[in-house]
Amino acid sequence: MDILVLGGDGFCGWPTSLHLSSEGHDVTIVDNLSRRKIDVELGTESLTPIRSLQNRLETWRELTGRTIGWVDLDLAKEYDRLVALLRESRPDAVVHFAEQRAAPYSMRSARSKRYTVENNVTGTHNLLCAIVETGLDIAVVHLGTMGVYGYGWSGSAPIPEGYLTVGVSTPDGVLEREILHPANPGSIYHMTKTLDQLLFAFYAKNDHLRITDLHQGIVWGTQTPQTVLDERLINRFDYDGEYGTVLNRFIMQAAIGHPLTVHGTGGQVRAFIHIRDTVRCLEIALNNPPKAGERVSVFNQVTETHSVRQLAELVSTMTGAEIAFLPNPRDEAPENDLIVTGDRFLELGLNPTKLSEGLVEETREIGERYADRADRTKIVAKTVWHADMEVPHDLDGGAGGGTEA
Ligand code: NAD
Ligand code: USQ
Repeated sequence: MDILVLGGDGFCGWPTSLHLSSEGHDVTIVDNLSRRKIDVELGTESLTPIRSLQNRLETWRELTGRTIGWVDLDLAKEYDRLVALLRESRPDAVVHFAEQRAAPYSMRSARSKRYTVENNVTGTHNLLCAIVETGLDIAVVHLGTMGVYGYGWSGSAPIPEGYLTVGVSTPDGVLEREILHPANPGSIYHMTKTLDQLLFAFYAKNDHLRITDLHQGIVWGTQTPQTVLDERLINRFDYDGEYGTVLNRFIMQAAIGHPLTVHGTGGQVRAFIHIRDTVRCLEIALNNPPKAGERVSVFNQVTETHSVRQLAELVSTMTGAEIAFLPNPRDEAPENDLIVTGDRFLELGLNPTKLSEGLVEETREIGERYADRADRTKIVAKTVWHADMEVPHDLDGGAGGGTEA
């Protein structure tokens, strides 16, 4: 297949691009390097020493003889160039990772809220509109998030894959309908993914676009069989309070001797998937697109659920790390149920990679190897969801931060 990977320089997009290329697909990355620019804005860096995208691509060609292209294009701002690119490259499929993906960054300031909405929603809409304008038959696979469903809304009822069957009372009796699961986002970022869903539903209905939306849980781990081939291919590892995600943060914190930063009681239950399964799921989704005229195909891209406290206890037991219970900077339920239906990928052959001591150890080893690159003043999450919330302070005696004015 000819595949465009939008956001192919990112944490999920880079290993996915390598995986698809190694499977024989012709891959072109479209990325404006905005994630690297946000690192500069925040004064942060990936824990792992990621190379420039040019260097990554040259290394891949040198090692495998396979070429991955790169187009430096802003999906949200360069609509005409996007249309021209689709006409010229005529891809079979587009994988869409190219969004601002951090909840804390999206809540940081009025500027970051507006950027997140404009970047994510306009980028997604530009893609759909451009496909219709070209008239090409291109399957879209988008990375959504489990957070579109919210946490705890349906209690202990399993979260279905996208659609909920409801009964509507009418004068003639109860009408059964399948609706998109109600959206209940917990951040501006998560809200953009719920808006994406509506755009997809409209374009699938009106223009018969073939769209798959993958509601992915929190991705953990770093390396895949391709990114370990050479240090120049190493994947991104975000550990800072804005972009680092919980399990990788805990493992990295243990590796550098920092207390594990549990927000609140740690009773928040979340869904997880290892990066190796992310790349496999993408391939399965690309191989199983919906037909034209069908509704959006939604998968829950999740292999397990854990509470934040359970994860902290597991990492602490393995490593001896201390656990710190911090004031929660987010407005979220302190405890919630989360039971997720994830049968569709299993039925299509996914063999899940579950959390294990071996995998935690592999990630901890990366944390130790690059410990000297860690900036301890960037670890505690200091972006609060409301101005009146308590801003947590650094645990190494550093000053507390605050939200951007
Ligand atoms: P990332 O920030 O590492 O990668 C996103 C990439 O998209 C970056 O390289 C960035 O430069 C690029 N990009 C952003 N806006 C762009 C634009 N307007 N034009 C061109 N390129 C643009 O994020 P990630 O962790 O790889 O996540 C990828 C996708 O998966 C996101 O949509 C995210 O919402 C979703 N997702 C991620 C996780 C996770 O735990 N990382 C979990 C669930 C869903
Ligand atoms: N948390 C801590 N301590 C930390 C970091 C986080 O207790 O040091 C808590 C948070 O308060 C939250 C939970 O852990 O309750 C998850 O936070 P996270 O930062 O790991 O994940 P989240 O903000 O939900 O976002 C991440 C990705 C996002 C993706 C989402 C999938 O950044 O792109 O969409 O996971 S999901 O959560 O399933 O919606």
